Amino acid sequence: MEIVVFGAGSLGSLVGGLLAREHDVTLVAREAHARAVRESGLTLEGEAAGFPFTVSPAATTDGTGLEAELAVVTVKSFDTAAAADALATGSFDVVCSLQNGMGNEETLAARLEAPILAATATYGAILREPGVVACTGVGEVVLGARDGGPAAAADRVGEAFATAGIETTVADDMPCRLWEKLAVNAGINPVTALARTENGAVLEADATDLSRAAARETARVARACDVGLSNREALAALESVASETAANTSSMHQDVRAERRTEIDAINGYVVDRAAERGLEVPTNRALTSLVRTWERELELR
Ligand code: KPL
Repeated sequence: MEIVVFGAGSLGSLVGGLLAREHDVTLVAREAHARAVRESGLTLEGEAAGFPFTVSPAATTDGTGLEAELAVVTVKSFDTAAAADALATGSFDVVCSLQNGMGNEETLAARLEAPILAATATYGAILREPGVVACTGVGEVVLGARDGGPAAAADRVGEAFATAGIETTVADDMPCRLWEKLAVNAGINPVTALARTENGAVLEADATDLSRAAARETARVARACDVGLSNREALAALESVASETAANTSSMHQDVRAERRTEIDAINGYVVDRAAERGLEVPTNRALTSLVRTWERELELR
């Protein structure tokens, strides 16, 4: 399959590199990374079976005018609109959002004619240097039609991911899966970013109440939005991802460490906004959002 991975940072490079073992992949990446991949290939490091290996996908900084069967969007949530505008100048049979946070699929659907799939990933990835990405945790990808229900396109994309060795589930309840992943990210990302710890710390004494409260509030807001996510399911997902990725540095912690803007608006900020619309109080998500936004303002990142 011809696949464009739009936004080859850490997760995008990992997924793009795995896909490149079986498919014809083009990465859209920043200049230094794209140049390194063109010159020496993309090396995927890691302890898991099959790693390390090097693949040679095409790599470009220019995301306009591209054509492929599939575009996998892996940009940060605040760059989704710009990515969609670039993708709209090309042609794709199907577009799959593999991003953190909520609202990305709607942003893509408003600008693109191709069917839009939603996906979540629990892989751990760190871009070590241009041309080198480390897989710090083997997780899984769950994908499906963004509004739930069956979609032939989701089966095709799921098969393309699975044949490249990516543990993939095709789901017909993506709205619930997205809210469940939101609860996981709401509980792990800001806590690990603010405390500068790895994901496993959210299972430990001081942090766990905070993380669990953020996940529980997220599930409550999901239910107010007619998505059937119980507190028990949200907490079970939080605990399972935190223990499976215990040694990983969350994406928000990586952003804070590199003094980059975070995805707080599309994660805890999204929970706060949906709660406010429904007259619900979400004090933990509100406090975590305020702290991360204050840090971003201090560094003039927003
Ligand atoms: O999605 C993630 C992230 O870091 O953004 C988790 C699942 C928390 C893995 O680190």
